[in-house]
Amino acid sequence: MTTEHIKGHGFETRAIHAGYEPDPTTGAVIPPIYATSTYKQDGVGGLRGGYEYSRSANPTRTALEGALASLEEGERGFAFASGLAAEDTIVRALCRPGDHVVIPDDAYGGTYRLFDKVEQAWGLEHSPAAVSDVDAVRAAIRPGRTRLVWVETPTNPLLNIGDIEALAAVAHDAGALLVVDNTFASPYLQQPLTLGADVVVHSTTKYVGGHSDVVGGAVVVRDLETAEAITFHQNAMGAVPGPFDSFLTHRGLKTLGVRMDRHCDNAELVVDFLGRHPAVEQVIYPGLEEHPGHAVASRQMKRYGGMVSFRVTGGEAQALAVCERAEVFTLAESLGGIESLIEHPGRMTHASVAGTDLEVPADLVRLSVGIETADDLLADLDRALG
Ligand code: P1T
Repeated sequence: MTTEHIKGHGFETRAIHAGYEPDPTTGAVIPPIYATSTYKQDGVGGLRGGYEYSRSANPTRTALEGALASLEEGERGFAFASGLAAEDTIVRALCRPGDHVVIPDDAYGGTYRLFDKVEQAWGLEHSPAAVSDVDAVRAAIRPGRTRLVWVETPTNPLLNIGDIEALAAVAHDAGALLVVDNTFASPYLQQPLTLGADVVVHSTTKYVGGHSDVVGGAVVVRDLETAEAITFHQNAMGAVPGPFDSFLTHRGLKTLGVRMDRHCDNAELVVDFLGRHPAVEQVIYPGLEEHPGHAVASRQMKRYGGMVSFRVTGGEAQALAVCERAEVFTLAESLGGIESLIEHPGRMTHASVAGTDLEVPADLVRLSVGIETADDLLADLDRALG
């Protein structure tokens, strides 16, 4: 199917076909792993298909980038060596020292660390604001200086929801761009660019790759000017994935739709189970009617995702014990893979925000609900909760 043909097709068709047409020489239906750093030129500057050097472009990566752009409905997609590399490239492409960025007051700990410890030393100031509170985000903007409003929705790990349309309006009123970290929802459940966001960023290590076998990141943008800035910085900074990593991420992306539906099915069963368990103080999931972001999530997401957080009775000691007793849920950082994971954000993924405005509750446990047999997941949680 040609790129033109693919446009009007559904999500799952684009996930499988966008970005690549069977190889004209061999007919290979899947993009080969182009393990090459450079490309023969037909005379000086005579590039074949625009390929010059694999930091600038590699056909395996091009296929992945085309698929990402199609699924996020953007102008162009870019693949990176990690989610944080993607984030850093956005900042350096779109901000200058002296600028200001509004960041979530509840975000992945590594994202906060990047802004607080790396970008700040480079001269970029940041203010945390609750993504669920449009007025708080508006109040955090410094007129004339705020370049980016950066949000996660749902947030990591508290699953707060930001209203993308409203946040885009607030950012644009102030002459800023809205960047949405779409890692938790994945493009199957939410397409921020269609709601007014300017830039989408992913840790493709998570749902996009989907199999916990590769670290990667992605950026998708909605206009050509931003695309040009990212293209330049992707090459100039060089934090690109190699062809093997690009292949694995693209292979995972093709099954995103079916995986996400099973992640959501299992998460809904887990939420229902935890909600009835006496050792659970509070279940946090945007699919619950009592969740403060439920109405917005229902509007902008197809379903509510595979991430579930909960607070246990008995404080931190009990939260740690639950994490350590689980067996089918593997005690590990990361999320979005086929296997279920359990972790204690305060001591693990969010240890870098301890003592800051972004500190997370000590009795919080985070689940990445995988696609195993649901009964096994529920039995495991029952045992772990004691
Ligand atoms: O790990 P990396 O691929 O560099 O992506 C960073 C990142 C960015 N954004 C969000 C929302 C994330 O959750 C992450 C990484 N998060 C974990 C490793 C975690 O366990 O939460």
